[in-house]
Amino acid sequence: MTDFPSPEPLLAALPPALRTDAARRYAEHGPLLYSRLAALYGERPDFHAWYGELLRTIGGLLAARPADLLALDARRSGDSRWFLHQQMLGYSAYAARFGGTLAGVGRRIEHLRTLGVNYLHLLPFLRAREGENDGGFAVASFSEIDPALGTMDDLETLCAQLRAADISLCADFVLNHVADDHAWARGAMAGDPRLREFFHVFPDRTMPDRHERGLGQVFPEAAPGNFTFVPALQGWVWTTFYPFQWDLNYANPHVLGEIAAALLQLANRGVEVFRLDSTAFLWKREGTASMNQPEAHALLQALRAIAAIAAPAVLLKAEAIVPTRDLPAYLGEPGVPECHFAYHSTLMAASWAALAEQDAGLLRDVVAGTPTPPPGASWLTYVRCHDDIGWKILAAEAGGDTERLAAIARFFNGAGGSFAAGVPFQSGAAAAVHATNGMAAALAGYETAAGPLARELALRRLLLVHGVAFAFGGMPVLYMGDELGMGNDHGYREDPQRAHDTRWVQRPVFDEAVLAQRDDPDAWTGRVFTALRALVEQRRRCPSLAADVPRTLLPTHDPALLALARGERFLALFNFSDRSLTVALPALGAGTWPGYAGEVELAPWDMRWLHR
Ligand code: OTU
Repeated sequence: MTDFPSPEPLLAALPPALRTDAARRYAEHGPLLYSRLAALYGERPDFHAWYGELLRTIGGLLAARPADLLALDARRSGDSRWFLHQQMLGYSAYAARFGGTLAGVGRRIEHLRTLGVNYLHLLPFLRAREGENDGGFAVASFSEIDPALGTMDDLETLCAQLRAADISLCADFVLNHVADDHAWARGAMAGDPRLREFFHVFPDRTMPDRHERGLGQVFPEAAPGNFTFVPALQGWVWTTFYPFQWDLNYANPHVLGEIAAALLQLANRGVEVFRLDSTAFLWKREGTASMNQPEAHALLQALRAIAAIAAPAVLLKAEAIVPTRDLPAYLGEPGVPECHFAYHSTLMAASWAALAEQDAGLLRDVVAGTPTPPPGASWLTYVRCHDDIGWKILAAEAGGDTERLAAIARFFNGAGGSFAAGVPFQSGAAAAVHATNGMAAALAGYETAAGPLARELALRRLLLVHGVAFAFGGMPVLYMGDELGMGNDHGYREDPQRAHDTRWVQRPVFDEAVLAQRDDPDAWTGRVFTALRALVEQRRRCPSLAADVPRTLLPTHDPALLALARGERFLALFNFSDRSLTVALPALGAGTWPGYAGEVELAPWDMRWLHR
């Protein structure tokens, strides 16, 4: 690479103490950064000028990084495995619903610590669009906090408070689209040609119609189609999600430059992890579904290199809700790092499917289809989140049997005497497969439970799906309220801005009255919390459950059984059925386990973790 540009623009603004480190990091990550950006944008006549400008921006942001965060950078560089330890436990919440404000979130630290959490993912807290805003996922400004939640100073304070309690803050970073009232969109509508280029705008339906042939639908009922006509643009703008969320045009390098700077600015406030929203959609290509394109990965690799140079403590987390075979690419490969974490969405969906089918077949296929991440990367495992469970991502494991997936969806929506009390999402037609919403407790059978025995079974099912997320290998993230067994919240139906979006059924307000029962052994809440807390503790004490210990799927004789080994010293058995199972360990090829004379008895919906 004879024309590999000099790091001078990066280093120019740096004090001598930072120059050496920055030069070393640029020597390590610069070649990949440059090669990815040259591949994406190298044909443009202004490429080299733009690249120099990008380095200058990154250097300026590194120069502005506060001393405590530089110290964090140094600490984390000395322990690149820190987020792979089995002590890592995440928690995800809306700031408004969890603590009222950012300052209120700080007052929940005791609860997080009691649970064993050291990673807090707050859903979007930046200033969002006026009116309907998709739960904050229509961002109007990357440099302002939602005024109802506080200020940038409050964010800094919260980050510092969390860091002092050994909790890393993860912020949602919505980089696929911005709100239609973001300054870039407003400028485009006002006729600024430079800002029009920030979006995919088409003068007529010719190109939108051609793209539509390959595209899917994320919100087929509330927001059908992927393009929205905007009179002020005299054209159609690409809107994968709601019409008020305009997809950014990453074929334009200035978009990437702005987004990278916005990310580093938040990192300089103390955000340690970025949940990169909707990463699968970043690059569009006619004739495809415009998901998982190689250029989307090149963009993520470039962002990773930028963070590694200017804020090395920062971790990136990919949110790509895609089939199992498309997930590993988001973690990169040896020598080509991409995101540190990726959501394991099919593991999540298949765990629930196993409860519905009383058959762990889909789940076993997902496990078998999941490769070990490259060094320094990890799965993010979870049971529920603020979004729906989309059943179609299991299509490959189900062999294209959509009726099978539709039956799972019906089950969770409560059909045929099912224990589940979920709510369909974007699938009014009875035959439609789309997705299900609901709090974990409601999906596991708590709401339909008529007596103590039924409640006991609901608790076991809740622990079973959490057990998979805890034992699989990766960092588990609990979803706010699930740790207390909170139920569905139907209040959104009264709010015209939210009534059409049933995901709000699982976005309740964190309830003080429920929290007060956390340690009550006779209350449902106390039982859920105590049992989950015990599972967290068991995991913390078991080094075999670190993210980078190899996983083996053991052959089982019963379709309802999942048997998962981690390394040589840990075995987990899960009974996804309402029958009792006797598991002969020799038949699994699992050898001998102290305390078990060759057999393990599993009660209905029970699991067992064996260590040696
Ligand atoms: C993400 O999700 C967010 O998690 C959603 O809350 C947002 O609505 C959406 O992006 C737009 O910002 O496909 O991979 O409920 O699974 O919208 C990205 C459907 C996504 C979500 C889907 C999603």
